[in-house]
Amino acid sequence: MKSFEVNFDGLVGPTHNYGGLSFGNVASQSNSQQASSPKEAALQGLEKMKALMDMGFVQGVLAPQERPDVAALRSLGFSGTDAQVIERAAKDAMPLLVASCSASSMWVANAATVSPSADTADGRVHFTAANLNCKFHRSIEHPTTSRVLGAMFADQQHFAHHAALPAVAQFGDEGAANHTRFCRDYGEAGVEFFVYGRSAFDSRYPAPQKYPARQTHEASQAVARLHGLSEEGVVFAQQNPSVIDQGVFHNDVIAVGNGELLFHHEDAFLNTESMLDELRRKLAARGAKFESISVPRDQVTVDDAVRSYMFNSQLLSRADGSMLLIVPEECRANPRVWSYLQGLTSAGGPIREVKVFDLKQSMQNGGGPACLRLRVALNETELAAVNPGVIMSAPLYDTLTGWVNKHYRDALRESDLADPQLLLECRTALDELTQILKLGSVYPFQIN
Ligand code: SUG
Repeated sequence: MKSFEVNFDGLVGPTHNYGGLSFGNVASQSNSQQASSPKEAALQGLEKMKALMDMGFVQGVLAPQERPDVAALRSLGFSGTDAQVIERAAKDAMPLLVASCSASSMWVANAATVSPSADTADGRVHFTAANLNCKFHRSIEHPTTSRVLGAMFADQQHFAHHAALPAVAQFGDEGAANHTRFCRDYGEAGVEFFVYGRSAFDSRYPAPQKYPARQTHEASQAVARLHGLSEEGVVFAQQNPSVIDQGVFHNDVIAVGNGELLFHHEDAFLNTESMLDELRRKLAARGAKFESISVPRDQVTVDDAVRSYMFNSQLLSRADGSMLLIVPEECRANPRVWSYLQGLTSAGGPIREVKVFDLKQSMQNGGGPACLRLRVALNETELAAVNPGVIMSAPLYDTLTGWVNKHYRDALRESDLADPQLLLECRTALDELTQILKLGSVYPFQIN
């Protein structure tokens, strides 16, 4: 049976803005308070989805969330009508209103960790929604994420869903941004690679000094247990704390893997050699080869990687067995990164082509091509069981661009977030979207 890696891209929501909400994420902090363009952001994302579909990849779409999150503001003590809640938050606690307006659910690499059926004990595809509890604005995503994933992957014969881990920092879980899967073929048992930033219960592990390590070892282990992964099918590795302190807040800012290849920066991990040996050994036991491309710091610095997002790329397998790297425009602007990538594709290795996309609106908040997609490896039967409404097609692309042009603002500034009209615009747009994507009722305003 044929198997595929399907990329489900997050559709950027109507409140996309630069809130400066993510301490440790250099782009989020440095672009704080700039005017954003929700319309441009959503169209840039849709263009990437369309381009991948046109190249022959199966592409899906993941719906944005209801924002402002009035329920989150109510839980913090703001009361009255929805408009009054927003007005009071704007007056007394603007940072909380900004957080409750974030369109951060667009970065669906953080929506969940996904294990394909070939790896799991019960032969189903497993999803664990990420608790994202390092940042308030992201910690409010998982209940809706779970409902949206449930509506996309509803068939319980093929899909198993786990609620987010306990909402404490000790189980900080950022989903697929710290998870990669290696395999010979998407339908065969592979090795799942979990990367964490610190241990919550064992003080012998080093930890970053300046910025938070969002993912804990204990959270990664819990997800592997929930998914029924075997000892031979997992490798855990620690991120180098010093790269976290340089702005690598998720491992996907410094490494990307696919198939039998790991493409990473020399400084990405601790104990790199033993970790690579373990990957090689466990993949060999599954009949797979393993190759790593380590990018040396004297050619590309960690700072280059953080600014260009060269590793926050999509590494895709093409029909002829070669690989394609989808990178953001910022890579072309950095001479060291661009020259490295030129050399890489002409060296005769597995990565043969680099394609560049303009994702500036998302990039300015620290979200590159890899952040914008959730990878789900599926066989033909499982793909047929996915809600067909969320699979990208030429007509769906046209409908969604029309929907964005109709509902989204061209520009948004912090002061606009206090406008109760924005909530109504958002709800009207999302109500229509659930019909377009055939999701049923998934948003709080549709349920309560
Ligand atoms: O969690 N930015 C996101 C970016 C997530 C990127 N995802 C991956 N690397 N997979 C974050 O830091 C910024 C929002 C703001 O400042 O308005 C933000 O949430």
